[in-house]
Amino acid sequence: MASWWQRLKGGLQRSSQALTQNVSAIFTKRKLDDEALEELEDALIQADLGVDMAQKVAARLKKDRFGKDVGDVEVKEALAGYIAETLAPVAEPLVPEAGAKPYVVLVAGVNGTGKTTTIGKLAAAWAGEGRRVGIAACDTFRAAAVEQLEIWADRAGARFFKAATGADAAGLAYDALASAKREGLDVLLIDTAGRLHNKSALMDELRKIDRVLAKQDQAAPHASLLVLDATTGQNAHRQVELFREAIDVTGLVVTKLDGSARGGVVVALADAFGLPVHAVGVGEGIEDLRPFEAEGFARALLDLEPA
Ligand SMILES: Nc1nc2c(ncn2[C@@H]2O[C@H](COP(=O)(O)OP(=O)(O)OP(=O)(O)O)[C@@H](O)[C@H]2O)c(=O)[nH]1
Ligand SMILES: [Mg+2]
Repeated sequence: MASWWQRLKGGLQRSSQALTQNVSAIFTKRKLDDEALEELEDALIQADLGVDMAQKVAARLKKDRFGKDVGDVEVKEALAGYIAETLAPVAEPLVPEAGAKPYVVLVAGVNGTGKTTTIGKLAAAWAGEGRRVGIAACDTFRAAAVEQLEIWADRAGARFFKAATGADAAGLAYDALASAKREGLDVLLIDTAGRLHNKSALMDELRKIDRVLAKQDQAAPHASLLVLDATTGQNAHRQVELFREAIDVTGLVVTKLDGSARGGVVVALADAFGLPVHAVGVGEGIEDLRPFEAEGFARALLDLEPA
């Protein structure tokens, strides 16, 4: 099996390609002048790093090397360094607290971002560490959603809580937490719908789930994850803002970094929100969710070898 690094680098290839080609084209034996910096800023924006981050990076490079002769490798190394600095504070793996029984993780996101898959992967990883894991199928809107999640739960050996299609999602969340407490589970993962009749119904349902959990355990949910699809690029910003209006988002998971050309958005998100990025998805398989690692990600994005 390919190493994690190879997997990440392979996945980010489409993201890094355009960026590194542009950087190379700009900085082939050239003085670092204003024109070069402007071109660099454009290349960074095109690579989904966002306008703010692109400006900051260009300003840093200007401060460090203005007027000097620079080569493309040197510039890539410098960029990877700046980006890693931005990412380091948000690279924070999600570790269930042992004291919380269960540690409740609410998982939200718009439809198709990878919520259910991420829950399956997290459940498998935590069960593999010897934790007793429960999963609640609170996406009661679609019958297929429950079946899909049940397959993941079986694979992970997780306890599965479900209700009939169309049942009250918050009611199920409440019951699942009561059962999980009774059964002494260590973790309870709560899947939610990505699509309801409309956006405000979706947000109302999330708020309600959030509320009923806190009724039984003031600290619950202990973590509220927002799952974002890297292929949506800058759209992810709007999703963060939207979900934060409904729930206290405590961290992000960014999926589909394999094959996305827009992996740079992770940098923009880190810069804009400073929310922990707990994990990244690099494939559909059970092992394809990995803790987010700042330097590795930055270097892969610039198509550099590991430090
Ligand atoms: N390539 C790739 N595919 C992924 C990744 N994560 C999820 N997927 C795929 O994306 C699709 C949607 O994933 P789901 O987990 O069903 O997404 P969801 O957010 O639960 O979707 P809804 O329940 O419809 O809102 C599935 O085909 C997954 O296999 C990833 O990291 N990489
Ligand atoms: Mg789902």
